[in-house]
Amino acid sequence: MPKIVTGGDAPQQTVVSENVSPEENVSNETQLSTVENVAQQPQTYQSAQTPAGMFATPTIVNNTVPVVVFVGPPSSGKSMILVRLAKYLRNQGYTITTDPTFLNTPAYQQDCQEFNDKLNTVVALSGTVKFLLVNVYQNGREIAKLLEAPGEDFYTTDPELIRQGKNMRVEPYLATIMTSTNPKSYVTLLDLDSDISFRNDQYHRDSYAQRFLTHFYPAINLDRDRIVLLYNKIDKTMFGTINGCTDAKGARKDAELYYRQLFARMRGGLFNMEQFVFKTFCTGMFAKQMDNLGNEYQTYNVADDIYPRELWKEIVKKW
Ligand SMILES: Nc1nc2c(ncn2[C@@H]2O[C@H](COP(=O)(O)OP(=O)(O)OP(=O)(O)O)[C@@H](O)[C@H]2O)c(=O)[nH]1
Ligand SMILES: [Mg+2]
Repeated sequence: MPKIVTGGDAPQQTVVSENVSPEENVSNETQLSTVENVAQQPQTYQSAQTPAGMFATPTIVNNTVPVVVFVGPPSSGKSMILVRLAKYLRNQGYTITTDPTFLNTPAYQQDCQEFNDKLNTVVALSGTVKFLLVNVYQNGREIAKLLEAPGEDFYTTDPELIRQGKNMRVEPYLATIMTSTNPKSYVTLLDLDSDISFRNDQYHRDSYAQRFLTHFYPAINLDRDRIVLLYNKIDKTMFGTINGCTDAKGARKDAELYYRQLFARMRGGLFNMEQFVFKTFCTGMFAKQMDNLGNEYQTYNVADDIYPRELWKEIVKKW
């Protein structure tokens, strides 16, 4: 497996427990130079544990439960897919809770609060939500965790962040999660119709695909994990509406046209069907609203269950 995934350029602040041994109490910078280093040093992250049993860096405590990782640049739709999936699963009888141990910051608590407040409504999550770890329980047993991370940790178009090398590294917390023993499904968004609109921006489209292939893909355990290439916001195209995808073949052809290198890597006969799949998705139709203080927010008409139903089927296929 290539050793190209780096994670140490911008180590996150670590709260060091007083109980850790000197061997454990080493800086993130030296420990996290590659994804493989991270995999060999999971105990280092225990040192980020605070006395309250919570973490100051994003940390998944449970090493066995399957994790759904939503991969996509800012505005590609990760949060809203997570919310849509959670709504669907709850209606199917699953229990949905936010995971309080993931990150011990006021901002994370606020993100969780926002998720919980909006789950029962048709008000979209605001763009301020950065991190979410949502636990899914079936008959009292935890069956999955859904992870949302800031889009810029997957790809940024911000010139200043690019200059700082943001697209050339993987954040240490992500590297740790990717190399953990949890089975994972990567829902990788093909960004075509976000605000950034990769449909109209070949440079960023290609470099997002390239970044995925060089920085993330090598850390994915294809024997165990699965990649769902997801063409989101399909309602913005001629291939689907909020009621369903009307032309799956056309959508795939369109996606292949825009993401040749990604599909070239993922193709490869029947064998690969276990590892990769292409799907379309739509959360809903969005409309801008204004509250009485003049703040803008969005509501959405929830799209058909067929989208989360089919996505969930693919996510759990290998579990
Ligand atoms: N038409 C349409 N718009 C969508 C859909 N899903 C999301 N959007 C729009 O895209 C915006 C961004 O979606 P988010 O889910 O917040 O995007 P994100 O990937 O979580 O973005 P970051 O958290 O910044 O990384 C939403 O506020 C909606 O306006 C969809 O299915 N159809
Ligand atoms: Mg988001």
